[in-house]
Amino acid sequence: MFRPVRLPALLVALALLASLPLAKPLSALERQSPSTYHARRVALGQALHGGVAVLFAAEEPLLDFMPYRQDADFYYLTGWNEPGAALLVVGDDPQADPAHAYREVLFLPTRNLRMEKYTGIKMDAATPDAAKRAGVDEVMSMGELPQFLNRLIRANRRVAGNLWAPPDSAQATALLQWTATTLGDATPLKSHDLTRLTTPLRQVKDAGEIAMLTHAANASMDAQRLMFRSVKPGATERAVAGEMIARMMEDGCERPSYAPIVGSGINSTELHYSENSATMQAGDVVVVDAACEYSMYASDITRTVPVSGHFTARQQEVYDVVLGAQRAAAAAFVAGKSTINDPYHKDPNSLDTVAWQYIHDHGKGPHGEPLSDYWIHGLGHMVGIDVHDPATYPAVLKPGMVFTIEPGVYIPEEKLGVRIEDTFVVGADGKLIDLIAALPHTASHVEAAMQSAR
Ligand SMILES: [Mn+2]
Repeated sequence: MFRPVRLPALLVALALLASLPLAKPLSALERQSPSTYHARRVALGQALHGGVAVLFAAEEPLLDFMPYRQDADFYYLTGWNEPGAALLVVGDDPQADPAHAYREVLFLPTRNLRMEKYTGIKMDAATPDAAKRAGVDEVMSMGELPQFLNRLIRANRRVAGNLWAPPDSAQATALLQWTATTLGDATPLKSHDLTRLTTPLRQVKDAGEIAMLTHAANASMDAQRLMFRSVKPGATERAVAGEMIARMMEDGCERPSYAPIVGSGINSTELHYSENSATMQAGDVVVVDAACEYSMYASDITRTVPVSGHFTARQQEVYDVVLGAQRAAAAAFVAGKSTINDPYHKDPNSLDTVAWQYIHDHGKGPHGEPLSDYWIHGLGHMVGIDVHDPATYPAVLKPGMVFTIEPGVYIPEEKLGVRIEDTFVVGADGKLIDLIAALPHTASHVEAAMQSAR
């Protein structure tokens, strides 16, 4: 199923990782080559048109039971997995003098040897070969950031109107206030929304990213296969979720890519049910929307299975309609033309419309109405560093894009929810590749997978 190009890409990434001259790994994550992250920053620099982008690493969680996860844009641009850092990118400005050329600086916090007893050894700007180790052109101390930005603006006042930062970033707001004060400006500096520039870059994945997304997909399928064996009358939703998480971690994944949803009976009709507090009852179905992330790259899978191992006639009727809708959407896919996430079905190229029409034309609700009355969400979303990766919807699907197709029907009157979700990649040739192809799809394959374990 998978193109052989993926394995070499993964091996190249591993070889580059192994060649990094690090005394201590920056993180347990598989990183891409330093040149890959550098190329992303250069692409951002070109989109800045002489402006300056500044973004900050995610802050450390306040509660001990929440593990650290880097800010998605920051990770995409740096592969840096530590808190306390900032990245500044100066875009090329053809109208300015040659001195105002592309520049990138990673600002690092100063080492705190006492805190390192708790956190492990860190790197700072004074560490020998710090820039080379971090894979960036320049490294400076975090305390230098405000003055650095101040000097850029003094050298080229147009920069003040061309600053880019993440929206709602308290750190960016504080930095811009401080800089305005030191410049003697009465009005605080304003920034444009940096995600407008990073979203188009992140939407198209490279071979190394697709290798990690494939690893996440394979590990998530392993967890779903375990679920087929664990679901039975009397099993608790929470224990099944816990077994799946353990399986994901055995496969090298660092965490689930979202809180696992294991919803049986009436809970199957609640879209983001994650309380997982019920005990499974014979005769009910269970919706299991659970997947993991590998080295910061997510997967997203949903399967719907009968608690007793066999669907009732009515459950299978609805199941077959939902599966038919997923297949109809995948069959209608045309790279460069099809879109997703158009919940109002106004776009004729939308795969949502194809799936909605299929559900509308097949099967009935409990009161004789079209079954499409019971589908209440969009067909899919992009997947990447975020499980709901940023995109401008409805998004035209092109090679390198990774997205879900996940139709669902939810009938509370019948305690019956069915969702089937696979994560897909648009290949370089424009063909659709189902990363979840190896996991059972049809009702009979689902039942067989459950029986084989009993
Ligand atoms: Mn999803």
